[in-house]
Amino acid sequence: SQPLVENFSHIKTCKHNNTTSDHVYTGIIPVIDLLDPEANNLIIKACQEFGFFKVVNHGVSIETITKLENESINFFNLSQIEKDKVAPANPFGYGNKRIGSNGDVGWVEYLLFTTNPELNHNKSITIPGNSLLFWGLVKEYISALRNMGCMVLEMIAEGLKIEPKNLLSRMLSDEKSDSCFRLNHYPPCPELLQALSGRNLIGFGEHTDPQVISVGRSNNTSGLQISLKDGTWISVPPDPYSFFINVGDSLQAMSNGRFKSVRHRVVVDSLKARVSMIYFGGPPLSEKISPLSCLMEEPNEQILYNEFTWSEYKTSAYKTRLGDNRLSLFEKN
Ligand code: GA4
Repeated sequence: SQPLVENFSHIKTCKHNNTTSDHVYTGIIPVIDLLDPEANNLIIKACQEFGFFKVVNHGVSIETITKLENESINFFNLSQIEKDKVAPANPFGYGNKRIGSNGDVGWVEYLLFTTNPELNHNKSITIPGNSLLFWGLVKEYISALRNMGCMVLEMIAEGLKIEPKNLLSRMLSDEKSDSCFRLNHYPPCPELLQALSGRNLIGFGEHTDPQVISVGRSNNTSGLQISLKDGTWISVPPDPYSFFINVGDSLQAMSNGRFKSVRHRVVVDSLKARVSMIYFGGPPLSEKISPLSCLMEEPNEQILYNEFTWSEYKTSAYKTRLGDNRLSLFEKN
């Protein structure tokens, strides 16, 4: 397994009130107001430049968010014995430190669910306490995030002049959509490890998301970092009232590399717990993913990726380590 501790003292942050450091990026992360008539084009720019952006005026009610966040905190506050009664994440269920099944670890515990009814996995996952209430809140939250994700994908299709307009969004709205949902809890770094000055504990190691898009948020604790095109890492200031959208590998492939699947990771805060909730919008298992011909600018534009089904991509992804470049296995030579 890999080390949990790495030296990140060189990291650039975008803290707005920090004017003394020369490593400050202010307002570098695009913020998209979904009600802005220019949102389509701004989203496209953000997907090309960062593969990452923040959305405001997203229409998801704060009640939907806080109700689920509170239930999640209640769950993570249970004793280890109680939490270990939940089916182990294999891949769906409760996971503690282990991520995937190939030796990746992080300072994190989580609940991972699928939204694909065909997989039938969630039936065996019982949450201690009011399991029914918990499932109800998860369902409500996922449905709100799926709708918002679809709206963003329709804006992308419109901006890129992709026809029909629901070509991308229907992958998420399809009843067979193979999406998943993750609740993460990053406990604060213990004293002994805090003492290692200039070092940060890895909560979730760097990776890209395999799906089409991911929609996430966290409580008011920092930790999320994204990698820019030139490889520098920047910290994303938390904003519990907004959502952060990531381009996933499948969208990078469909856009023939125009959009970047953003590499990101989470480092652990030394004092505060971080709780995040992420919806990973994926296509149905049988969906064929390939560069969209309507996007090719010239007849001789090189096609960068081989066609794959989402099922093939997923099978391949689960054989990789978290930090691997999964899409490179599907590059045309
Ligand atoms: C990364 C994005 C999502 O969290 C996830 C992760 C999945 C898992 O935790 O089971 C994977 C990881 C993620 C990519 C490579 C494989 C699979 C762990 C891992 C090492 C749920 C997903 O879909 O892919």
